Amino acid sequence: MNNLKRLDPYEIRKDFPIFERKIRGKPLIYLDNAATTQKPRSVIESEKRFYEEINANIHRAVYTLSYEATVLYEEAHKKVADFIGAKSWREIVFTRNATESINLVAYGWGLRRLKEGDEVLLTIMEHHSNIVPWQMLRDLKGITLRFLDVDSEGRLDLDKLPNLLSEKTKLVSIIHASNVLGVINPVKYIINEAKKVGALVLVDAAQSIPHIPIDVGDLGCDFLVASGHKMLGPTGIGFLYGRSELLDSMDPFLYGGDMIETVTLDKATWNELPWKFEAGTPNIAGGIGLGVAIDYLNKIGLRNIAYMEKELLDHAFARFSDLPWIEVYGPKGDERIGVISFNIKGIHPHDIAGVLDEEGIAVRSGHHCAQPLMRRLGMDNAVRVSFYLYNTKEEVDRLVDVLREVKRVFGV
Ligand code: C6P
Repeated sequence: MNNLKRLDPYEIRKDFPIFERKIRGKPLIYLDNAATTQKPRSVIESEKRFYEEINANIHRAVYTLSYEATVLYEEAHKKVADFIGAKSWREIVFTRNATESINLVAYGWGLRRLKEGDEVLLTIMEHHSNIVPWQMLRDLKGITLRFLDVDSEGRLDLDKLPNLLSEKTKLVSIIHASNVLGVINPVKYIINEAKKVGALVLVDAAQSIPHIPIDVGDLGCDFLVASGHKMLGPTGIGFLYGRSELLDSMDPFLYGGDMIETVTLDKATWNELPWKFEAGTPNIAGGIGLGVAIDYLNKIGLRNIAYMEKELLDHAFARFSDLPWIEVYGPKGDERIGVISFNIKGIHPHDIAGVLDEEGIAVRSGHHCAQPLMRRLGMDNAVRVSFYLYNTKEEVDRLVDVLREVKRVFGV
């Protein structure tokens, strides 16, 4: 445990007001953190404080409130930049979420740069957010989409990578950690391979950023996207990291107020980074709240969170091994974030989730917005549990008890 601090989830839970809630008279067991995480009091208070004490638009006025709002909103960009090791806060563009960030790259970079014959390489493990925008570009521009496969367990099939990369590959856009299987992909290796053919690389860090320390300089990626709400921040705020030379050379995605330098009736010139990509009044309170979430994560320490999650995951796998009727997906024992998807033969995942809900246990069931991966692994739907820093071994034990009950009730 070199320099790691053992976290006490029971202490951490005190920072999260939602755990005071009861669901159907039972304590809330929240195991849907891959969908969105709960919010610490400091983030909730920060949004409230913004509207009670500061509320004003940014960049538009000289009065005190507007100045204060502008400073806090810009500081939030700096916190994100520091969190991911970006060289400058100007490389951080605030968006609504990871989905919008990928669309920004598809429209702002791909629409003008890509032409017929160019290729974009994805993996079949991608979330729909990292597939559908590129399908849109394929249909508009005649580019070709290629997909790196997974093996039967759900690991990326890296042996197939050399055949998929060529000088035609202009972008490789890859998921860092799977929202279905939890596997952490070797993105640094893939980035190095992509660079050999001169391709740019976008990393979808929506699932990895709450769990794994990320340094964009070390990774060597060109773009990285994430959502604030999956890392303790508010909903409606996310970001795109882009190397400044790239962002400088790109076209805006949305056009209008605040993204311009000058406007005549004839034409407009663009504002400096990152404002060129933040058209209109942004989610100011949300951006500031994301900065406060990052303060919280820094205080706890991502490495401590990862260590604790690993213990929880080991405990869950050990307990699940007592349930031979559960089919767990994904490679065992590999590095993974705290995500486990599974099925119980003969019971629909929504039915399992419904019974769990009656016991106050929140899990996601369905296709997890990753239908190509699900199909490749031979299933349509699955139950998914996903852990975060406030989950306890006791909650895992309760989950296992209720799963036994589910099996009994459905008689399978
Ligand atoms: N996955 C899940 O339950 P947004 O919706 O834009 O904040 O995040 C999109 C997204 C992109 N990439 C990955 C890897 C993701 O997991 C997600 C969101 C949630 O798995 C909601 S579908």
